[in-house]
Amino acid sequence: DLVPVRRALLSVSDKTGLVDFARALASAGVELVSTGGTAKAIAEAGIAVRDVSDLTGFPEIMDGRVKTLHPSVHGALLGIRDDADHVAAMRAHGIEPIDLVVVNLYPFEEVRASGAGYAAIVENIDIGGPAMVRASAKNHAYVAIVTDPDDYAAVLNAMELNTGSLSLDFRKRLAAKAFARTAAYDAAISGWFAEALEIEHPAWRAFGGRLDSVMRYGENPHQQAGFYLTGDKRPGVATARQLQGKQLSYNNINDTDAAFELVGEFDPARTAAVAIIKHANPCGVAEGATLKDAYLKALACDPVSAFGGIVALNGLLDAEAAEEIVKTFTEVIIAPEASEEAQAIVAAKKNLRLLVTGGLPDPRTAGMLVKSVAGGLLVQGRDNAVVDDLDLKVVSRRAPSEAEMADMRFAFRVAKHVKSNAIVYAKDRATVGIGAGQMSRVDSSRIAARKALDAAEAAGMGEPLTKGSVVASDAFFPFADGLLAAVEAGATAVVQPGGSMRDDEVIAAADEHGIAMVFTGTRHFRH
Ligand code: 93A
Repeated sequence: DLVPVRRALLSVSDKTGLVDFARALASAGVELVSTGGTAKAIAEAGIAVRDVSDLTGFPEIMDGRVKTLHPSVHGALLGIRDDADHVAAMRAHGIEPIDLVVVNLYPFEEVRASGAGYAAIVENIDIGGPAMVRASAKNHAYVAIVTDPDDYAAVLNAMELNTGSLSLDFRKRLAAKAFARTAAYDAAISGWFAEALEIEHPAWRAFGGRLDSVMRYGENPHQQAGFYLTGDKRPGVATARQLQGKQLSYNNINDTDAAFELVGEFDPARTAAVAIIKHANPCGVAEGATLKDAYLKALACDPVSAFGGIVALNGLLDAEAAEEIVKTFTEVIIAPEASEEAQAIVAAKKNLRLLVTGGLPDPRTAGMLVKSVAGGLLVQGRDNAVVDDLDLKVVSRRAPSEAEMADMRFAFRVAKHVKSNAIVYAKDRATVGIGAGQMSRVDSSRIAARKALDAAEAAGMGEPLTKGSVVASDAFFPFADGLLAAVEAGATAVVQPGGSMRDDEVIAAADEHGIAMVFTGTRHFRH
């Protein structure tokens, strides 16, 4: 399966390493044939090279758009060397076989990225190059195709090992790489069209799933975006029925997911719960006697941020809850179900989207989360730890009261759904201050306390709502300062994973202030 390399066709836009490679091939006795610019570069180095028009008997025409698209070239690449008819055809038409093809393509990707104009981008769609690459790769039984300057040295090595020949295995590997290159090249071209036309981007398909919709834009108006369905039947934003309102945006979908996953933590047989979400973080969460009651308690936590928020409920949206919700500008309502009356109330707000899911997601189920980083995908299991299943340990001298304990469970449940560093103050099964997404835990504590003060002021209350509250932290307090900030805000009990090197210091600070403290042993980072 060794094929001797006697004639090579070189046609490259990226001329890196070209001259050295051509020189080594020539000195191995290989005849070189080449296109315009490539031939010029080789000839200028004093290496003998034939022009491809010498092979075709046809000049390059149309500014080079047609230079290698000719039967003399493609016959040389595609002919089956041990097929009598093919050999006869080659002889009849004076087609000289080519054993090695060295092609890299017009730099479409680079030209496009450089911000060049439409005409320049179109001109850099290579046609003849990919045709030669694919023809050679198809005919790898006889032809070796090199598409990457990084492979020049390996080709020379292999030829030296096999006294001027290349093996079938080597040619197959080159062919595989060649098809990968033309596939990526075409995906880049089609992606360019997709972006302009706001249609599915071919690269998105690599992430799997079935396209549900192409959005008008992504996180920002200059970003393209699509929504793919994985087929997972988990009740939520992807499987919900939209009863009214305009199309969900990228940010709406992201926030609605965060909202519904959060209320999924609250068993409707036990309690009514509502979450209000902004930028994927809750700005208010509460349990109540009814959903209306829960909504009003959630709203009270941060009524300013709730404007333009997303509201999720853990039970049937009824008329009295709907009436309250529509009083504040809201982007999306998501619930397992909605009564006819509630639907009629929501219908008065044309743009408000109402989604029903038919059920709640189970927070305990395993699942997969995917996040992309430059050049990779990070995959992990869903955080399916639930506070009720954890072995909570009282580490302080003072044991928490029953009410404190209930609020701590509530706060820790919510903290799981707040971006780290997460600090959640809660009282009477409602959040009263939430600090999210800070780089330091003590900042999250201060922000949460500050928000509670603001809410108290807005409600005309003399005292901050954190007075007599409990506080949850998604991860351990590395120092006593975060805990002291909570004490200052008026918290009486703290729930946190524990596990810091300075746990003793933190526990001592709690004891000093009569704070009840509980360790969960489980962390809820969320980034
Ligand atoms: O314009 S093309 O699509 N038409 C062709 O017939 C053709 N043949 C080779 N582009 C074509 N090429 C490309 O020209 C090669 O893929 C390579 O990127 C480039 C090399 O041109 P030159 O040797 O003139 O620098």
